[in-house]
Amino acid sequence: MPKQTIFSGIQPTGRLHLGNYLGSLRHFVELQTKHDCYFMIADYHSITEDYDPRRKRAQTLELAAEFLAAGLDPKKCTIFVQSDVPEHLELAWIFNAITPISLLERMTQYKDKAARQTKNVNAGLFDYPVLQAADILLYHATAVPVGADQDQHLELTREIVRLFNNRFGATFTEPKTLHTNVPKVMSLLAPDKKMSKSLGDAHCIHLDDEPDVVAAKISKAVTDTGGGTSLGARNLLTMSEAFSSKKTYDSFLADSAAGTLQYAKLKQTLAKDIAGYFADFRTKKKKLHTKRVEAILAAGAKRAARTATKTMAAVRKKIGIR
Ligand code: LTN
Repeated sequence: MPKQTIFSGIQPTGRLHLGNYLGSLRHFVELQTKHDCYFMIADYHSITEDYDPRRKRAQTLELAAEFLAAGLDPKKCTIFVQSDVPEHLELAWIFNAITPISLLERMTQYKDKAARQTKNVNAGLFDYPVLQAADILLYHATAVPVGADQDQHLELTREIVRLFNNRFGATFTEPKTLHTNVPKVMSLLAPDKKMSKSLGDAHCIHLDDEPDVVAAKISKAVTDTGGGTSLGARNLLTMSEAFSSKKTYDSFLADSAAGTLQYAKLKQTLAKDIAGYFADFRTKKKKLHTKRVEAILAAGAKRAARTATKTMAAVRKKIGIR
């Protein structure tokens, strides 16, 4: 793949889990070595869902610390907080003026969230994908690494590019969605559902869970019966493939095929392997002082703003405001 401008974001809503790591963060760490990358903490997106204002800033700083502990390097990529660059909101407003409501009404994530959050179906929830388009296009990103759940939002972003360019002249280019083969990690306790923090702590393994916590959670993971092919067992094997040595994974896979898989042994080994895989992450996260994280974010915001202000100056002219 030729050099791209990569943009992606994650909402600051709590500690990251294995699904976030395999789906996003792991790829970010690889992409930063070959491309021009922006990784954003989407705090303005996150206020559209019920939240505690006393905790938001801490969640933002914690997500930044987790980015850094996982190996994102501020020398190789731009890590910043959305609210530090107000141009995101400005461009979102301009996009609002060209985005048909009928397109937003089709968004399945909006419909899901509105159904979940019936007492707080706010306009921001509805407008969420327009802000996401602004995030991406402010930096003229060419590729956006996201999970399949974001496909519809990326398609809308491309539609906004076409609408804007048709109305005001060639300005933006359509970004492509970057899907890397992502093993889908399921909940430990409900392996028919994706691992998600909304299910609760016991369903997820967090990247900074201590070894005893990882072991306790995995020991409670449901496997039910079925000789190693149940959803729960398959999920443990998926995790083993990602976090154990190839030799270990291959032997569990062979046991599973032969119908001789011992869940207790798989669980013990897997817990040890996951805790070992993230040992360095835990150490780095603990060592990161808030002051240092804040300094990195300030530098990231400055760098992001340089591009964002340029884009906005051009956009204001194009739309006839200046
Ligand atoms: N909606 C995304 C987070 C997000 C994002 C973005 C991803 C906000 N802005 C721009 C890619 C590009 C999510 O919740 N996964």
